[in-house]
Amino acid sequence: MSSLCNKHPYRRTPGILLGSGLAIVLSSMLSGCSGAPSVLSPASPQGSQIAGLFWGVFAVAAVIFIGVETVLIYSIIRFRQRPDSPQPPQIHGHWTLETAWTLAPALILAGVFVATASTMVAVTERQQSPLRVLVTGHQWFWQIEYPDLNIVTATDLHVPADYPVEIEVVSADVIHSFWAPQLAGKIDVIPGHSNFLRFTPNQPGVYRGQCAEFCGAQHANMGFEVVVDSSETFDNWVKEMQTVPEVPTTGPAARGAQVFVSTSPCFTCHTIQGTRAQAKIGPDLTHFASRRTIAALTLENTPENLATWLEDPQAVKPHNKMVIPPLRQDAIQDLVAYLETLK
Ligand code: HEC
Ligand SMILES: [Cu+2]
Repeated sequence: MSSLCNKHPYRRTPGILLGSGLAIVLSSMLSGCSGAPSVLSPASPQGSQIAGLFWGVFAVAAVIFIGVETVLIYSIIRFRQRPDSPQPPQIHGHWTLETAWTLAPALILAGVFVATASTMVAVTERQQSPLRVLVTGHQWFWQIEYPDLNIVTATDLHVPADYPVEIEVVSADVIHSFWAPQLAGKIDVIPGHSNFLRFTPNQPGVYRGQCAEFCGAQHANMGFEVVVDSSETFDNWVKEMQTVPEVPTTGPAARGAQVFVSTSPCFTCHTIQGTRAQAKIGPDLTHFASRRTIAALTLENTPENLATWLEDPQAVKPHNKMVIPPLRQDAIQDLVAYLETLK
């Protein structure tokens, strides 16, 4: 056995390649990308329409595939060449056949086109007095604003269940794409141009979203989450977000606040309402402690991870735009204490 393999190693290679290729494809099909959000588990009427379109087109394609393969395999066996088989009938220029196999696919594609176009119209339809959200794509995080509620935050897009949402997307730098697969279609995020996305989430929960247009080094870590709250939870969240946090006056948090607005460059890039920090290069930190993650889903938002981030943001998320001189350990501890108060 082994001598055979040694003599003819190449003999086994195609089989092994094919086998492992098939295993990879099959296992990924069966497991899905487990945990990843799927267009096929929608959580809004708009999402359901998109999933419905997918299944409709899939069904048509499946019927055609099975039909064509069946006829093909049947013909290969039934009409295979035998000794002294006669010349088969020639169909070149056969008017009926040519017309039929030109028309049939054209009609099927026309049907798919009508279904697609009407779904596109349906999912972008304007709704009555929606909750308006302005989302700005930045390399590499999402700024989230509620112009009618006077709220600015990042990464966590809170919305109430069963209420229409209208998202306007713009870019602060390059082209991004805003995509929360379970809630709505994908939309390009373009500098100097507004695009709109509309959906009505119908199940409370947290839905993963992602930048879907390559936008530079940290494109993969440009995530966001749509947090669909009950209307009561959402109202409470709005009240908290509209409250300007008090600047701490004693202890490490007070020292941290000082570091933030004077001895460190933090205030040249970030905003914290109620302080002199009013810059808009990085995410608004006014309510940073109430967010679920740090740096667009890169780290869970815990004091330990925040210290890790402040120690070296470039090690956590290489090439991101938070470039700062190294901080002293005590400054990091004070900043963590301060930022943790920003509920
Ligand atoms: C040169 C501009 C700049 C400076 C200076 C700066 N930051 Fe940042 N900061 C950013 C950017 C940009 C991000 C977003 C990084 C990303 O996710 O890609 C960020 C992210 C953060 C985050 C995570 C916010 C979130 O919602 O994910 C925290 C916390 C933070 N910075 C704190 C600080 C502190 C504290 C200082 C001062 C020591 C500081 N930053 C200085 C630009 C800056
Ligand atoms: Cu992007």
